[in-house]
Amino acid sequence: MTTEPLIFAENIHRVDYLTPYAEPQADADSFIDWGLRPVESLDGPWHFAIDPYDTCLRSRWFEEKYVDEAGRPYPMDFSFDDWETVPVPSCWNTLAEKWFWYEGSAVYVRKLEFQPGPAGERVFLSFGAAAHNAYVFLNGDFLGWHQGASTPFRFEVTGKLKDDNRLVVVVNNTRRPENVPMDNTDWFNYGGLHRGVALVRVPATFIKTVSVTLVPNGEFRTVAVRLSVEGLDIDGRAEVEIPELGFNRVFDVAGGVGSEEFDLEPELWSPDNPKLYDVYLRYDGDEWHDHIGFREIAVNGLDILLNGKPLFLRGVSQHEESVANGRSLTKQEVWQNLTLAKELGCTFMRLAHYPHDGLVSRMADEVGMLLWEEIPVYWAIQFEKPEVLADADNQLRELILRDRNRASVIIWSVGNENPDTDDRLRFMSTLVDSCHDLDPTRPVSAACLCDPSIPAIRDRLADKLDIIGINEYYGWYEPDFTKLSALFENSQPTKPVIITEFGADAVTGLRGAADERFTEDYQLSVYQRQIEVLSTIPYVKGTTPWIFYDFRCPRRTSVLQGYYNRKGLLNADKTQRKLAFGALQEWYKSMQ
Ligand code: GCB
Repeated sequence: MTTEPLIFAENIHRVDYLTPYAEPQADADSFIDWGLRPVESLDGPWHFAIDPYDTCLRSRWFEEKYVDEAGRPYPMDFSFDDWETVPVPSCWNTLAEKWFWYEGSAVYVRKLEFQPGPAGERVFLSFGAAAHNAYVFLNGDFLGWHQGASTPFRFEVTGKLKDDNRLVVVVNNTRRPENVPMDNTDWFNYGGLHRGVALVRVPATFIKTVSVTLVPNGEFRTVAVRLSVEGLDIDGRAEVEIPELGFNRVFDVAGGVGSEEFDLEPELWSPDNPKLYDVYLRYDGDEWHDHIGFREIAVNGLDILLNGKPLFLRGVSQHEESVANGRSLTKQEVWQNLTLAKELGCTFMRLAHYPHDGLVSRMADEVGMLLWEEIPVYWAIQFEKPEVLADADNQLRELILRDRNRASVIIWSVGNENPDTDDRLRFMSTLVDSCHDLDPTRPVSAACLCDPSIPAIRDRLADKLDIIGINEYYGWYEPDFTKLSALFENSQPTKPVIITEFGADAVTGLRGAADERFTEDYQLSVYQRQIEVLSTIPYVKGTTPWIFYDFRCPRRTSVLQGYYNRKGLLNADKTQRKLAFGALQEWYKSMQ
């Protein structure tokens, strides 16, 4: 008689079933900047099933074993190919009513044909993002996992691909107090492979990360080129070429890194002149290419300077959402948002509260829109825990590595409305330092709360920031509007301030008196009064009212809200403008 446990019994009894999947974890160190390299898209139909009890991970479905070594039935009694298919990228919530509120694990499966390329090539599996955690398996083997809903990650699959392969990805969007963001947010918890998946091939030695930027020294002529390479030949010569400038130079790479400054005097990128150059980098047979704009963003006293000129950031905040596609916007929807923001008179958008698709910053580069990019260090996350800091810091690094070559991105934000505790100050100061280390060319900010008791702009984190973001809801959560003027009278910031949020809920089409909450008229009156005050405050250098369009929000249960945050200037499907849209538009256009 055998004493061995039956495999299926082990599977159903094991409580620590996630332990085997703790390593490896894809993180910012394994980030590769693809630039505009050709990729082989794996988007399209994937087999899919929600897996509320995490049986794929517990019972190792990804091995596709129907009997064990002893011939006993193994606990997988179906084929992945029987499952229905869903499109990737997408959020499962918007695909079918039965998945709308689903939170937990879901399993994505597809076959993948592969033909090997030249000897020595390396192959990577690249994910735009998976909300919130992803466990990735190829041909029954665990490749690794990634944490964080909105940043890209990659796994090397060199030597692991056959002619026909099976890819299994378990995506889990369970809200957890120890996550970034935590379990309580003011937005909808979308899940899924909501950005593209692709295979990317590079030569044996390849260009891994790149930064090409104007040196912020006020001269607008020096371009710094930095790269890292990975492979066997990490000492050599790299070449940089910008054909339109007739520029072609080589520089040294030693120990895998190269860095050089060149005197170039490029035409400057700005919202009025979104000039992009084709930039090529070559190393050891590898070529990297991207479209890059050159501009300088700086803070001088109370001013924000773009290419040396002070500017007021005429902005709006937006979530990444559409009614039809949740967080997985189509190209057309991204384009529509940028076009509507331009119509509103905006030169600036706050991408709240997490990294939006890299497509947004690419398109913003093309159309000339300045961006604030943020990580989901939102409200009171578990600031005291080192592992939470490591997670936030990693998401920040992944975002910066993805977008530091985008001229449109001018400010990194390390969080939103966090309580002013010692743990939080330590935590977020570390994040500010990370930004400055990885990208010394952009100011760092955060959307802070003001001290309502005085009222005054008073947050200890402000000392660490280059620009202070302030969220205030005078006229809405704080009905006494006179306090808005008092807030500014009581504050003497030594840095520029952006009012990163103000606003009021309004149900589209609901009209009434100017003091009737939830009407468009009330929202309009809040905007009018806010604009009247904000336009007179010399250190307010930008505004990003809350919010561009209504967005889904499970916390908003009243009949008028109907699980939507209704502070949009547009309704949720962006087809109708509320009255306040016109008021903000008028103000912004008067500043053009
Ligand atoms: C805030 C938050 C934002 C909310 C907004 C609101 O202060 O930063 O995420 O959605 O208020 O509508 O309450």
